[in-house]
Amino acid sequence: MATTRGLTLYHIPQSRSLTALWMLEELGLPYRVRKLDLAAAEQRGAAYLKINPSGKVPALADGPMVVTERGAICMHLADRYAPGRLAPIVVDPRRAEYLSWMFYAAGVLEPLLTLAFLRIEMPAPPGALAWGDWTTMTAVVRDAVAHREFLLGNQFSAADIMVGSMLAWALGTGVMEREGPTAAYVERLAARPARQRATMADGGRQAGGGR
Ligand SMILES: N[C@@H](CCC(=O)N[C@@H](CS)C(=O)NCC(=O)O)C(=O)O
Repeated sequence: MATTRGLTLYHIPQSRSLTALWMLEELGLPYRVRKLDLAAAEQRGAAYLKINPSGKVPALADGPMVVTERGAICMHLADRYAPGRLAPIVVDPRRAEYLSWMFYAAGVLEPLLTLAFLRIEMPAPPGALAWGDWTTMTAVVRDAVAHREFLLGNQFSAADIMVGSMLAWALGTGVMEREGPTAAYVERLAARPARQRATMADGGRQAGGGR
């Protein structure tokens, strides 16, 4: 496992950056939080745009390396500081499922949940949208967690942090019904001490706050 040369999370409270905060808490390594002033649009200022030209949080500085995008941050931290614990190592057969969920979170859950929250309907021919449809997504997620504690069975991983963050936000905002195996899975994740520490560090709001 690598030795950290200083982890700094660029963060806005009650935002998608909560995912990275939770990941850092699961790691158990020291880190700093550099809060950006949303009201002053600091994330769009010249200084921060040098860190993330997209003007979005989270961004993570790990010594001289800068990682942006929640999925990339989670994968970087898991592979570098918790291989085999928060991510199956590359030769582990469970790595395939792990990777699939990491990209499913960013490529399917994120757009579907956000569009539903904003009540945006996208009329498109079946199959034209990369993220598919709501009914399929909710069934895929429900079936994945119905008979397993975590997405990889009994091994908690960064995939649960990615997927679980988005689902917790969706249940908290009412975008998804709080019922069945999906809600039970989100409750299991909410009971994790690291998740609770992250929520407190973020300002204490769970439902509908960050994701
Ligand atoms: N694709 C990015 C999206 C992150 C994102 O949407 N961040 C929002 C906060 S929820 C943000 O920084 N918004 C500030 C802005 O756009 O000015 C990721 O998944 O990390």
